[in-house]
Amino acid sequence: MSEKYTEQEKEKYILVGIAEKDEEEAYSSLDELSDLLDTAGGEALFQFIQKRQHPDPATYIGKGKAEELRELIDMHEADGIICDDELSPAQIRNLSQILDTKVIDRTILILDIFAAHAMTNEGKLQVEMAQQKYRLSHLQGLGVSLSRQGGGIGTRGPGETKLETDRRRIKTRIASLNNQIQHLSRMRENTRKRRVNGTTPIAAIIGYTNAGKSTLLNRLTEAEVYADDKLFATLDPTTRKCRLPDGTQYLLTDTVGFINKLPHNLIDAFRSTLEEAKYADILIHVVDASDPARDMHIKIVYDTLRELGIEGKPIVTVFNKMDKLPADHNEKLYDTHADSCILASVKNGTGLDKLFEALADATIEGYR
Ligand SMILES: Nc1nc2c(ncn2[C@@H]2O[C@H](COP(=O)(O)OP(=O)(O)OP(=O)(O)O)[C@@H](O)[C@H]2O)c(=O)[nH]1
Ligand SMILES: [Mg+2]
Repeated sequence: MSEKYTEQEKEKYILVGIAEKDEEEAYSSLDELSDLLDTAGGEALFQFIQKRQHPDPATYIGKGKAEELRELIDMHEADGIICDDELSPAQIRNLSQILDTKVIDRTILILDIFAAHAMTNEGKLQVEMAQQKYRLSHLQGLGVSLSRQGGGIGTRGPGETKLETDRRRIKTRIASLNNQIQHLSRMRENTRKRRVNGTTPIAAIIGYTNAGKSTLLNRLTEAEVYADDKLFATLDPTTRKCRLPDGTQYLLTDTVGFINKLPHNLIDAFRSTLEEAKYADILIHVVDASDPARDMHIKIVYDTLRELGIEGKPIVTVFNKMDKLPADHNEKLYDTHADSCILASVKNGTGLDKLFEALADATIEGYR
């Protein structure tokens, strides 16, 4: 997957964020941004945080801070900066003028990773849709920023050389993408109907990115889904049959991971893919129990589910990667939204018997 990136030297970026209240939260968010950059094949030089009530509408960080940042960019020979929030066209334009470098935001970075990881036709269309919508709303700002240092992170995926393309052409492309996605979505709907008419309940594996969802699917079925220590390793849903030790059958679906500040365009574009979770009979929520930001991840997962209109389903939460926690840990691992919680190490295969029990016990309407 990453070989696309390794041919040229790694691009180096300074990560820029704003601490509105909680400085620790801002740093933890920048740590995640750094993981995203790593997944995209770039390298983070250091983090630069400004404490302020709100982002500056004109320049994101304050003008004075931006001057300070300009010196650091020169000193460290950075290839650009990445801001931890989605920037407005004006912010991108002004910042690239002041800093005289490439200005990227969290949304562009995530879209870039999705563009590199999309495998299926549908996944590619969905990512392009999100990219075109972003471009449409940022035409002015992007023209200035990306023309400064063409190519590299933030410019991959279809149509990157067409930034000058006028609105109308982008709109026409969006309409055409819409048609194609709807067509695929109808086909998916038909497949789903055939499944729903069957007698096998469907469990969707959902959760924060990198929690171990694909590893779980691979462990429970013969699927050989790509699982890696990268963010957004999975974009396309895979469904496989799984038979529990008591003979109960399930259809298991692996889904795209969630993340903090997931771009809205992407949620919209992936709505049809995520419908796999919407029509599931039960959700298996995988959490990386060893991540210090675990509780925040859980909150974001439920916020995203609500935004997608996925509510009121039975939920089994799997606190995964227990092998990474010290044996004498005394942290409380609990998910108040779940009907049951189990502790597991999917990698080592521990705790799976408890998951089977929870699945066998789950009362799923229409199947028992
Ligand atoms: N230590 C440990 N690592 C695990 C465990 N389960 C999964 N992992 C690792 O966590 C990383 C992410 O696993 P994936 O299964 O790709 O995670 P995912 O939730 O599908 O991630 P995305 O598709 O990127 O959203 C991989 O490197 C796995 O080997 C576990 O129980 N213990
Ligand atoms: Mg995955």
